[in-house]
Amino acid sequence: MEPKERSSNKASQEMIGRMAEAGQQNAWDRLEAQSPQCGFGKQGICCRICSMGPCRTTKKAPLGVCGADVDTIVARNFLRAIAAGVSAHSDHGRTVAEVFLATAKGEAPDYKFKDTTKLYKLAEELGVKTKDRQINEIAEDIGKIALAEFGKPEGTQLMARRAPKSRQEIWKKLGITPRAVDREVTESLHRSTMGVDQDYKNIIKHASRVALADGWGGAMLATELQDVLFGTPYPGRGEVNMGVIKSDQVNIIVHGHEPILSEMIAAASQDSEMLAYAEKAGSKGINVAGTCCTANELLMRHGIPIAGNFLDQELVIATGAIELMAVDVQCIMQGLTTVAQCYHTKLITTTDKAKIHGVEHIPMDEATALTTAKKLVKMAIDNYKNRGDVYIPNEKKPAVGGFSFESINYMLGGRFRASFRPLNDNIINGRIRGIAGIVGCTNPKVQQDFTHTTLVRELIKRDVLVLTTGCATIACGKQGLTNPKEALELAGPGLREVCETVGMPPVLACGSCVDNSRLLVSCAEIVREGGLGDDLSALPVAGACLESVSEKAIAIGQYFVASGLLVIFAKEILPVLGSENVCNYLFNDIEKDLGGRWAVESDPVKAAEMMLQHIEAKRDALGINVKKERKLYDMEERRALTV
Ligand code: SF4
Ligand code: MSK
Repeated sequence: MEPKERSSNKASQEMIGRMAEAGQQNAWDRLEAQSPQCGFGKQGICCRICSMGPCRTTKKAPLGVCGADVDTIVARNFLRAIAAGVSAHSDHGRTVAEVFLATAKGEAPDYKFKDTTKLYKLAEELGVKTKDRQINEIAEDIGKIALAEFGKPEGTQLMARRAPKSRQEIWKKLGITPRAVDREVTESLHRSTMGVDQDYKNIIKHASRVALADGWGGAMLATELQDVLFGTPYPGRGEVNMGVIKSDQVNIIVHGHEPILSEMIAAASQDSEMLAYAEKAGSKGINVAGTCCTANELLMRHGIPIAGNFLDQELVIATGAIELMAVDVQCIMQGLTTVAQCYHTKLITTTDKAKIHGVEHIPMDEATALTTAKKLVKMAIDNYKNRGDVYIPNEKKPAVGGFSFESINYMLGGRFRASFRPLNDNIINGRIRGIAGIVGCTNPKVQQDFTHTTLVRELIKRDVLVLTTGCATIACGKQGLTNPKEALELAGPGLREVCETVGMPPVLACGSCVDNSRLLVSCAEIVREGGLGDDLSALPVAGACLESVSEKAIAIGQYFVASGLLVIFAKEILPVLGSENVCNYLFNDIEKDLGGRWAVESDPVKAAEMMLQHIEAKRDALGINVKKERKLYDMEERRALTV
């Protein structure tokens, strides 16, 4: 396969070509070597959860040894994937809660509470007393409550109270209000083991519950606590694509998910002692850049550049310009070890949960975080002299990130009247047709970045405001779609008008995978603001992830569906097609229970069409689709707009 067929990003194409010339392997090559992949696995009809198996259902043998039918097998695999995804996000959340608590107790001296306004708000929400108390005392109580959310023996997720009342009622009626994260994950594994839950609808019902424990629980807590610790993001500039790697500086890539590591490396790289040491080593500075979600976290809060997304992790090392790559958890390919061995790059694992055989391990402990980060930065500087030939693609785009719920609220209403009212009004009057969430990974089965960026172009052209997270955000960034200037040129007239008036871009970069919780909170606020129905399922909102990789993406999809929204995945990637009943339920009947549903479509233009149809149908149902004459506004009329 030609580099152009593998990626739509020019920098990635160049690096794929160079790796091929050098005889080096990357994810695309390994996919080719793995092809054709197992058809049973693809359809979700392979079961290996007990030793009577593995079983796969065929026409000749439609039942597993235990008698499980295809519906049970597909539903169980679906639930297990979601439980794994939830574990990942929520364990990230738990780590943040632990660091948060340690900070409050003075046991993590290098971390500080940067957003105390949000800390007070959170305290109020969680019923923590603030009067006559020190910040640290308040934070300690918040930290303890947050930690308990993962394993408390009774009660339901506190963050789920943020959902509209009507949504909470639906969950209550169905018995899926999420309890402690650990309990929902454990129950998922119990139900899906041999001989337990064998009713596909009942299994999927629990898939909703465990997914909700993530979206309105573990992941939401991760976002909230990270904002208090590292600062709530507000719009700021940055740059995206491999051109951010510097030929005359020490380059450090932070890769993974938890800002616990990347924040410290960013801080250490600015340390005067480190900068002087780098200068002595002949470098013009220390350049930190990110890949995957931790990159989004750094761009959102500090404007630190992004070198690439999931599929770029091996390619950036192949530039020969990376002195050190520090990784923490999730989406770290083991293939990095082989590429790193071809260059001088030091690959370092930093958390005891995620070691890689043969890779140096330097654990990041919160008690000595900055010291460890400095050690890593020093290692990178010491490695600068070992650099060989370098090739850095000359591709990068300016981008604006930092669209937290708070910053969107502020942008729309201003400091004194921060409010979603202008957004609701402009959805009601039709200048904005609706909202789309474009999220998730990049998968070598799909041309890298192509579906995300095509979808986004199609949607903003038709006046749909896009909120994006994860590697999809980075895909957009590489193609200039998170550069307000470029994106505005592509936006439809209504969306453009609103964006220009409030000073907001048509594509809002909202952060990492856990930050999908920001999308949920924003949707809940739209409902609360009024005029667009009384439940999330009434909103003209849809989500899509056509390049999904991780089990986390399926978990995100399911919590959006269980929150009442439409979610589209690529057909060849969602592993449920082997069961007609499961498909029927997920793609149709689940809507009667939850108001949301899944759909599959691999073509991004058709997927955009599908999302638009959904948005217009919701608008019809709300009665806001009364035809209005399009009118071009002059400057005076624009100023008078209520945006
Ligand atoms: Fe086979 Fe049933 Fe065991 Fe699955 S649980 S491997 S279908 S016997
Ligand atoms: S990093 S989960 S590939 S978005 Fe969050 Fe990217 Fe998907 Fe990993």
